[in-house]
Amino acid sequence: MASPTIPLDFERLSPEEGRARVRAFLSSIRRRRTVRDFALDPVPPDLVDTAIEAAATAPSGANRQPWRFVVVGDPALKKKIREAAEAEEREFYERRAPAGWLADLAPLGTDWHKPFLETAPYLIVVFRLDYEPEGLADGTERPHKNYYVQESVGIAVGILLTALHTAGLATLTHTPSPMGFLAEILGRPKNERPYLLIPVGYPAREARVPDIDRKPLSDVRVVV
Ligand code: IYR
Repeated sequence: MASPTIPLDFERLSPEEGRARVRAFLSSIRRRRTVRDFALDPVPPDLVDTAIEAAATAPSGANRQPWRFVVVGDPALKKKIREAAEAEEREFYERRAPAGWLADLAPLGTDWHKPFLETAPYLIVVFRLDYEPEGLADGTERPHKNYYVQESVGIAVGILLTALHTAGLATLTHTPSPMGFLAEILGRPKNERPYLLIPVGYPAREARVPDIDRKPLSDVRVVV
């Protein structure tokens, strides 16, 4: 059955105003960098909450909103996550990673040490929900499927990173692989699968980042 409808809440901008706003957005988002050195300064938790609320406005398959954002600020939990992630990463860097992959990572200067998992004030662990248990009238449960979960959660994470940047915070998109230990340490139900681990905080004063560039418009845009 179709939902009732409401009028669209939309602000139509003149092209001039739209141009000014999108240019201002571009100059802000250009300065977003992945940060691996965090300050110990605390982060007001409402900044993270508001960014998550923004992420949760993302479009999703059949509006099923197949995501969960678990905010970890407890030092003991962060330590556990660091230990488990470093064990996986050590395997990756010392055994599992093909030489070509290590060569591609070399410019970033990453290795198996992940101190940021403890120094960042918050870790946001994003989970994807491929289905959700749905209670039936007879008291039993059945799995209710979600759709386009990869796409939906990817879009939500894009908005999350943008919102955190807008709030003046730095992030790191971290992908320990495999990530199953996150569901276990955080006691998540079995329909929640780890998607991405995002340390959040203020950058350390002496933070440095790789001198890399972005492909120009002419390389990424094709007009047909
Ligand atoms: N997950 C590892 C390796 C890694 C892989 C890619 I692709 C990166 O862009 C960065 C790191 C790690 O976090 O070190």
